[in-house]
Amino acid sequence: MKRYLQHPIALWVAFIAGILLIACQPNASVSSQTPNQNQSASPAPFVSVAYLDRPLSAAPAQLPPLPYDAGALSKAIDAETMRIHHDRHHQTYVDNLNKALAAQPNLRSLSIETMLRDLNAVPESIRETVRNNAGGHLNHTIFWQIMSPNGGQPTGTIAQAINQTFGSFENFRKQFNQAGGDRFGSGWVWLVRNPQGQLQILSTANQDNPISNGSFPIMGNDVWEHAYYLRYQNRRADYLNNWWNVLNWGEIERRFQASQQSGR
Ligand code: MN3
Repeated sequence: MKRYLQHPIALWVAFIAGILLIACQPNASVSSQTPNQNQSASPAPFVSVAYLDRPLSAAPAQLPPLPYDAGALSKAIDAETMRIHHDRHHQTYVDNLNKALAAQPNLRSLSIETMLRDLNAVPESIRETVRNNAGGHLNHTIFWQIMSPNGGQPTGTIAQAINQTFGSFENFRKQFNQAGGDRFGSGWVWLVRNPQGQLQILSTANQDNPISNGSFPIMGNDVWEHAYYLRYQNRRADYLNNWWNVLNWGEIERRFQASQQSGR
C-alpha cells in the first residue's frame, strides 16, 4: 500500500512543482524577451525609397503605370509631355538598365536601392550605365507617385517639419525653386531627410538619387528639359512655380514618416 501511496504523492509533488514552474514562466519570459525585442528593433527596418513597402526590383526592371491619366496634371504639365516622359524616357531607362544587367544575375537579384547605395559594388564596366539608368528608373518611379491632380498645401507632420526647418511653406517653396533653377544642365531638385536626420533641399546632376549619399528622398522635381520643354521652352522657373499645383501631399507625408523610420 505504502508504495502505491508514495507514487501518487510523488506525482502530486511533481504536479505542484510543474504549476509553480508555469506560474513563474511568464515573468521569466517577459524579462528575457524584452531586451531581445529591443535588440531586434534597433537596426533600422528596410524602407524602400521607391515604394516604401517593397524594394524596386531589377529582375527585370519594369515600367510602372502612371497612377493617373496623362492629362490629369495639366495645371502644371501637359498630356503630351507626360506621355513622352513616361512612355519613352522612363521606358528607356528601364530598357537600358535591363540590357546592362542581362549578363549579371548577381546584380539583378539586388534591389535598385541597394545597387545605388553601393555603386562601388557594381563592376566598373557597367557602373556608369547602372548609375544613370537605375537612377533614372528610381527617380521617375518616385516622381509619378508624389504628384496628383489635386495639389494643395502640405498638412500633418510634414507641414510642421517644413515650417520648423524653413520658417514657412513659402520660404521652403522659394528655396526649392531656387535650387531647381540653379541646377545647371539636367538634374533634379529634392527635399531629403539627410544623414543627420534633418530636412534639406539639395539638387543632383543627371539621374543621381540622394540615396547614393545617404539621404532619403522625400519629394523631388525633374528639371531635365524633357520634363517641361513642350509647354515652357526655356522658362524653367515657370514650370517650377506651376509644379506646386500638382503635388500629392498625402503621399509626401507618407514618405516623410517612412524616412523617419528608415534611420537615414
Ligand atoms: Mn525625366
